[in-house]
Amino acid sequence: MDKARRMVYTRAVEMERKIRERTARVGVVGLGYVGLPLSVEFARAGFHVVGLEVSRERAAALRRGRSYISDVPSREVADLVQEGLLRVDTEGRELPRCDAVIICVQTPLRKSKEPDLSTIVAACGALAKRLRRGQLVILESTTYPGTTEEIVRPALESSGLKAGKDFFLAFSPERVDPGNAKWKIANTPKVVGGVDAASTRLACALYASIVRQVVPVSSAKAAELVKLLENSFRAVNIALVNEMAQICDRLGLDVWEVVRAAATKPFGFMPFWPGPGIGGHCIPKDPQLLAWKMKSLNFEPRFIQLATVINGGMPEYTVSRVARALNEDAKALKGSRILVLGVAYKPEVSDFRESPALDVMHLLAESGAKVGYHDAFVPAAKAAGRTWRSRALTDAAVKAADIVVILTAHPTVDYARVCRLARRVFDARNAAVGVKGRVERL
Ligand code: SAJ
Repeated sequence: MDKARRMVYTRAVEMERKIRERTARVGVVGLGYVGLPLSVEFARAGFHVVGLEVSRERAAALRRGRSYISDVPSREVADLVQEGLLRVDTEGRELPRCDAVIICVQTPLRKSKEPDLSTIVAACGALAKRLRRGQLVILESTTYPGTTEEIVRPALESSGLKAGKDFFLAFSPERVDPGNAKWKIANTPKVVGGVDAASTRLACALYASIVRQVVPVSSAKAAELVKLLENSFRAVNIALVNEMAQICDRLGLDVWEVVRAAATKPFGFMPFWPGPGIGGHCIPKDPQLLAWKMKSLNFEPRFIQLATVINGGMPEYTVSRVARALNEDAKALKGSRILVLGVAYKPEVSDFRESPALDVMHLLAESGAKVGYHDAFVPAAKAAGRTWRSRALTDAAVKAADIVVILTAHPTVDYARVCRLARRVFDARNAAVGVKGRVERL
């Protein structure tokens, strides 16, 4: 074995020993809904963790033992900070002391639907200044296939160190599902792909210390694409049922009954449900990351494009159905009082980013309707330059509306009561399931 390979081997053995003995210091860049739970998981396993969080407010909160991520109890943060297992840095001074550094920063889309990797590039720039031989760097941020090799690797190698020789580099997609009581970091299989075999092996060893099942794949690019397939699969199947909802409308059928009955098939089928569109920070975005990359390679990803058109058209379709429902009472959208129930992007979350409910409300307001909403999880929502505030769901508020429009089915609402009091209801989420009366469904 030549000298260089011997050095890599020695560094890998050293890293595996530190991981095994829990003496490896783990750095996590970005303490959001992915990075903070990951940091807590490693600290809970006995590693010394340094979280790098650019927000001084968030860093101060964590140092005081206060969590801002609902899935991470403040008590746990306080205990780990107290024990010295979790430290929070805002400058990155401690990065050189870390044996492994995991980057968990956001990768939003620009208005042009192009990926905005500026946060990843900034994190890699800061890390390159402090990179040292033997470190393991892992990117978890959801991104297009090729990012680790084409963006992260050169940025880190600007340090003069070489990936696969002086440091190890891998990609591992995050599978954090905020609010999911069943699937947590420890019991959700973790896909890992390195720029070479040693990087894959070390990243697998690190995650195996906190995750029950690690799934190695042949490259970082494969691991990047696994994540995008997972969420493109969802976007395409949601689009299929959204189109099925429009088919059922024309056939005079109940799409909810049809999907529910199809879901009795014990193999080869999994149910998705129609709605006023798709929201959140994963499903609308992730397929676009893949589409952008493929277009740069002169390939048109037609399924993703069609799903984007169908899902993107659901707010307008929903508004057309609300207009039709009002028409039953000889009312126009213009001037009608509309009470929307649920603006969060999915039930039992307070996040209204990209929520289709806001698109529907904006379109209704544009048509001249007087729009208000109730969502106990979202006290105020900003969209299209306007701020709406949640109204109390009083009897009077329901009775005063010409139509109540259910856009997100929070289980905390008594839909039977709403349907009893309301003049008319349009239910885009089958929330008022089984309720008879003046209820129209998507
Ligand atoms: N939606 C539908 N019909 C469906 C499912 C979802 O209209 O059948 C809508 C939702 O209302 C929401 C949007 O799509 O507006 C996204 O919903 P989601 O259930 O996919 O929830 P997300 O955005 O929180 O997706 C996350 C993803 N998790 C990760 O990327 C780690 C996704 O892979 C998970 O499958 C999903 O959570 C989940 O199952 O909760």
